[in-house]
Amino acid sequence: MSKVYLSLGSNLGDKEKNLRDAVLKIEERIGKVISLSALYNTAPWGFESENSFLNAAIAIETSLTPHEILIATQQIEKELGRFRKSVNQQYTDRLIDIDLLIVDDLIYKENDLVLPHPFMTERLFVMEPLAEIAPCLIHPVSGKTMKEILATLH
Ligand code: PH2
Ligand code: MG
Ligand code: MG
Repeated sequence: MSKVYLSLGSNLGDKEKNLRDAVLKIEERIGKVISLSALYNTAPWGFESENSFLNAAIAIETSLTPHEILIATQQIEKELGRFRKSVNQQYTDRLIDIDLLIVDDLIYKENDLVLPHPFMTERLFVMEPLAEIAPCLIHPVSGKTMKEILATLH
């Protein structure tokens, strides 16, 4: 069994429902949800939009491989109405985004999947919910805890 941390985000439609639907489908298809953070209202980061985000982090236990998790999360994004990933490499508004952050203490680099998530430590909207559910979790590359990384962002 692997312990996996995911980031969830939505800035279109019924954002809270989108996040809750994603959590239900993740539990059905990927594995047991063992922690769920509060829902954080955050300003769009890295692009301009009038639609604020709701962000959350969850921890799950799964017997799927990282690739199987990626395929499953992409399928769930599709089912919840995600219609495009980005336009000209720019971020866009989205009904749902599910990102793999950390899988155990795995360090992994492939074209379509990099673990830990390469930008997670720079993003308050990821680190705040994650540090809430896993303050003492150690980042496999930096060796720092989530609480320590969050403190660098404030
Ligand atoms: N996701 C992005 C880009 N910018 N900003 C916020 N506040 N929340 C997000 O989830 C988010 C973002 C790319 O996935
Ligand atoms: Mg994302
Ligand atoms: Mg994504």
